[in-house]
Amino acid sequence: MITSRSGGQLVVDALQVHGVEFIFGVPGESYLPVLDALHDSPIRFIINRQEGGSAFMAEAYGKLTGKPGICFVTRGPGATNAAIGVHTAQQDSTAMILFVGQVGNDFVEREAFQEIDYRRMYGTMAKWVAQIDRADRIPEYIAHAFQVATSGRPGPVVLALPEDCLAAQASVTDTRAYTAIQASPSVTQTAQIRNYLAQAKRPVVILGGGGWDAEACAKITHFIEANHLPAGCAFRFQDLLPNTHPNYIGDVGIGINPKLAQRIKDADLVLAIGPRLGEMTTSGYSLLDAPVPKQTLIHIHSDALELGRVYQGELMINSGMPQIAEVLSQMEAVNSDAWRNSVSEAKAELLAWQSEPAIFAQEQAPLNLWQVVRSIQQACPADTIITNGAGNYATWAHRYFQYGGFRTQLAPTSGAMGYSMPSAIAAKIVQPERTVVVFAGDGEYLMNGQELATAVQYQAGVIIVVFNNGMYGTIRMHQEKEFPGRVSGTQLHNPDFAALARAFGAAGEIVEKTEDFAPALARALAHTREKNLPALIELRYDGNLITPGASLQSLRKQALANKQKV
Ligand SMILES: Cc1ncc(C[n+]2csc(CCOP(=O)(O)OP(=O)(O)O)c2C)c(N)n1
Ligand SMILES: [Mg+2]
Repeated sequence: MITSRSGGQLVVDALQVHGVEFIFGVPGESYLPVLDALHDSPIRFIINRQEGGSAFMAEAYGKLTGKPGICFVTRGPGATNAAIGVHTAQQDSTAMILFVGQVGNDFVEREAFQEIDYRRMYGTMAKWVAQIDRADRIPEYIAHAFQVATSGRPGPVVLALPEDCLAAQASVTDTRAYTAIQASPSVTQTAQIRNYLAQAKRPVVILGGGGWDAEACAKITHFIEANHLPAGCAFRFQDLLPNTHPNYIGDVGIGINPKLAQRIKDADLVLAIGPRLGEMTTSGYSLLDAPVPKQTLIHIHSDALELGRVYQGELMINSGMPQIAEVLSQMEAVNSDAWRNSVSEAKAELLAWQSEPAIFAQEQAPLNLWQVVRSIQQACPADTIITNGAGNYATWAHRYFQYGGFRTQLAPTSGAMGYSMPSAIAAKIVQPERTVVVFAGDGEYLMNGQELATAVQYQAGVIIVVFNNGMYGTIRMHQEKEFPGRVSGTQLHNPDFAALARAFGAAGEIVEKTEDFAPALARALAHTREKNLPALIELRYDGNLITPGASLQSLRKQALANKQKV
């Protein structure tokens, strides 16, 4: 006989069926029966201080593990706060399920307290949005949610849970655990890849997108090595190849190495394995002409609808990443004599691009940010996870840090500020044995800096490096380029970040000189390892140092000169 269970119990039991170990969220009275069922469940409910933090943590969990990140928020205000994480899961192709409390069916469509129609709100942002109105269908809806979030191109699903449905009793059996469904390349398509590759003279590989795992990365690395291919990684998917690998030639994202951009433009074959060929990865659709590139394009993506969306490749293949990696790793290598030397050439261009920029000496800067990155690289293990959000400070990580391999990078391709802290905390909670370092801007940090309380509560010993330049630097940079000298809306008056960290129960230090950073980092590492508590290092430096290649002053001068010419 099937025993009767409450809707809340059915939700939690379904999550257990699908292997959920962690939930991230902020509680609400709208889903009390779920909270009650969690009381006796082995699932860990990580509670946060703002739903934006919860949604980012769930998204980061999805990125890190490949399993859907689970987020629970209350109706109305909770759901609106969580939207940033859903958007990031969409743009980053990350499996995630957001559960939202909902007004009971007895009040629905009256604009009752905190009522929102989630189907309309999340309609274009999520892969599927549904509301479960009958308790006896909860297991079915949740199984469907896991299928949708993980199959094809991974992405976010939103399920609304009306109060009366959670309180109701139903006698229903559990489903089976979900099975993610992915397409595989056909034998003909595999042969075609080989043919195009065999005819190429200047091929370039671009890896990217969601749906990878460590094994798929290892197999694709084997394919790249066997065919001596130069390989870049798409914007913020920079960890699909260890950056020290001889065939890794750089990140194909914002602030791309101009030599790498030229190499991609001059390539006769671009083999894009997994990435959306989006605005950031194509330098505003300029590396490849849209819709018909000059290069022969082989585009492999987990979503059939993404293929041909912008670019009409010669060969467009719908495949999951493990599936294509398996096939390519088995493929007989082609004769690579024509391009073999290009790998070391491209690598040399990358190393030159990563060498110390002259700006610190030119500006006589007391704090050398390039040295800061080097110190982090030297002091931290190879599997260290680096997180960041949006901002110019992220350049120091993307351009100069050697990411150690699969899932050593957690960064939003959505370009969302506020991602660095929650993603790091989620990573440290889920994989406590790994070192996690946050790169945060002074603007970016305070968008979710409140989650430092979560880090302390759950003893997530992350190291936080705040790049304090006293401004929303990215926007100021664009301002100086387009409206030189007219600083507007970009200045920040900051708190003492180190003192603020200490108030939360973390360690906090301020560093203003290059030589002080490595010892401060050593203290932070010891603190996080011995106490399992976070440690923050605030870097105070002159905001004029806006990029490795240009100061704000020089940008302003150049823009004014250009205006005079016109
Ligand atoms: C949530 C969000 N709001 C606004 C923006 C627009 N934006 C992009 S970068 C940036 C400034 C970031 O400032 P900071 O974190 O201090 O880094 P900096 O550029 O100064 O290094 C802003 C406002 C964004 N990307 N995301
Ligand atoms: Mg800043």
